[in-house]
Amino acid sequence: MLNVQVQAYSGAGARAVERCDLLGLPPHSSVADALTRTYLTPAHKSAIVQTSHWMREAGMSARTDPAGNLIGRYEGLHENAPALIFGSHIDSVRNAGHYDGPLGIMLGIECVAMLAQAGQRFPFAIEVIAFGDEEGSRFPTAMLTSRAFAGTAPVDALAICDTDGVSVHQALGEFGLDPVAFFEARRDPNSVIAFVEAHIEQGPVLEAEDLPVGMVTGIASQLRYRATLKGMAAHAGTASMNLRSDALTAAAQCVLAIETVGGRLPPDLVATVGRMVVIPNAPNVVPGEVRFTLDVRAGSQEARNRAADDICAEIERICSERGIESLVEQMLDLPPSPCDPQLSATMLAAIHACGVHPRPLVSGAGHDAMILSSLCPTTMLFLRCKGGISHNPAESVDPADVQIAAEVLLEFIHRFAAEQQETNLGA
Ligand code: HGY
Ligand code: MN
Ligand code: MN
Repeated sequence: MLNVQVQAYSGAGARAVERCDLLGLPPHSSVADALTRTYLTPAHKSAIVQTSHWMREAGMSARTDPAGNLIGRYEGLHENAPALIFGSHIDSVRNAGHYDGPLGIMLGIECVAMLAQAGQRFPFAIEVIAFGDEEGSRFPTAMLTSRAFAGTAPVDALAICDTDGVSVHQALGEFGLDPVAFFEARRDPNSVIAFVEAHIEQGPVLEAEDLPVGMVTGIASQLRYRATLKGMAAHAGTASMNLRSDALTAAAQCVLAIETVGGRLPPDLVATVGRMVVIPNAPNVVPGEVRFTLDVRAGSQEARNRAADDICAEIERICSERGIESLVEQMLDLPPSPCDPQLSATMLAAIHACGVHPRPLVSGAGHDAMILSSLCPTTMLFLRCKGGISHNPAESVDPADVQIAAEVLLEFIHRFAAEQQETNLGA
């Protein structure tokens, strides 16, 4: 039954965008005038209930795994067939755009809906997964639930606490999941064939080259740290400038030093301080303590590590000169993740077959695909986004590009099925 060619019906792209926009609003967001949806919150729960409804409507069964990942399944030609998995993350950064994550989930649902409508099934099942925590917006780590799925979650995962002191263990219980079962989300590698993630590029390349989609060759490596600087809180009116142990001016000097190191070669090296907490954060108190995050990335692990080492040394030098106590803790280490060459060739051929110039490109942003690559071969399809803007409510995609992406993914499925059949015949 592999020869039935299924065309993406014309509404697929527009519906995928509409659904992402719907998920951008309360109750699927925890704030009224923007999108913030973090792991194991009521907004997360509401979004997976709505998405599970769309999965069932498309012809899938839907379940939530012990880590809070939503898993839709479209059965193959025989029971318990291993799965070709589509998906991305359903959590968001704070004040997010609507498409970073959910678009890959909605495109997977559209593909299954079209296959189901055509009554087409394969020797493999197709699954669509909404990973619960990719951004790390709530807990001080990231990719927690795709790591649970891949069996690489940290052993102390349940003890990690958010800024309110709520542990993953407690949050799982409040979400209605059994915290003790969290690690049972680990997927049997024999039940998975490959992972396909469609995602907005979050960069300028496809727009600059006027291309709707591109194929990802690999994902940059990423380090995340938590820095704590301790000085001494003092009265803003009486503490003379030369006698202060001001944690915030020390942090400010560190942030500028981080910017300098991040600006060095290679060009894909980046370093960011995205979150800073000033304690006690009062206008008439010299800040006694400052905590900030540090995110360092580069295509090569060596360049990333060299920059991170230099940054940590700079933080230590600046703080010791200022008499400030500093602690820099590594919270996440994601090595570079190449996509599978065979799947990449199939994705490029699918793009070409859909009339689009096949454009390979590297991802500076991290994705669940970099975690899944320890479990199975992966490939990614990038979609053009306006101005390359992301992690910003101005994030925007053209439904016509999303329609093309749906057609490419369907073409990919057919080519993948034919290749699987050849491999099995050849076996
Ligand atoms: O940070 C990233 O690259 C992704 O958006 N989590
Ligand atoms: Mn993303
Ligand atoms: Mn993101």
